[in-house]
Amino acid sequence: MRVIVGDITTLDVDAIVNAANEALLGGGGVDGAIHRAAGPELLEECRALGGCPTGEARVTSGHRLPAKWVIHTVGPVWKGGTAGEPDLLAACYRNAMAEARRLGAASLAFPAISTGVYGYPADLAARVAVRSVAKALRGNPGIEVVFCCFSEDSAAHHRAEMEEL
Ligand code: AR6
Repeated sequence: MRVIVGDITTLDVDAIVNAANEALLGGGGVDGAIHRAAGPELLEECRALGGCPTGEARVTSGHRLPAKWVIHTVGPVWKGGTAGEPDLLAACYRNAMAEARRLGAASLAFPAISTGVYGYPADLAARVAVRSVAKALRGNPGIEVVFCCFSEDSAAHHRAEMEEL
């Protein structure tokens, strides 16, 4: 696992993860950036998927992105932390890792799911992210995982969690 600060749409990895919504029809934030960079064919492919429940993951091609695949997942909306948000966020990371393995991806990049529009506190989300990915890699390594943060603050939270582990 490693942490970088940057734009996930530019990364030359096998797969990138999208922090989407249940409709899978695009939106703002990282979702908007991925759709812009991948081109309109991504939206067409997403339309055929018929949505994705919170915590689950769906795969499309990367189209015009450097990445071969986009793994779309839907993070929880933060409602104070007692509405199952940590388990749903952990499910996003676990299910995206499972899809990456199924695809045979050797490298995978995650954005900080739910920490933008969906309001999940960045420190708490980083804890779930690092722990869930570490758990998925334990006993089954072989995927290089990049936490592609959009701010130094977000990166610092991920680094701190990795050190604590
Ligand atoms: N590369 C990497 N990270 C990014 C990028 C980028 N190009 N752009 C933003 N981020 P958000 P959410 C960071 O709001 O909270 C959308 O409208 C951003 O700074 O994209 O899961 C969807 O359609 C933040 O740290 O996703 C949904 O409706 C992180 O990505 C909703 O937002 C996630 O922020 C999902 O909300």
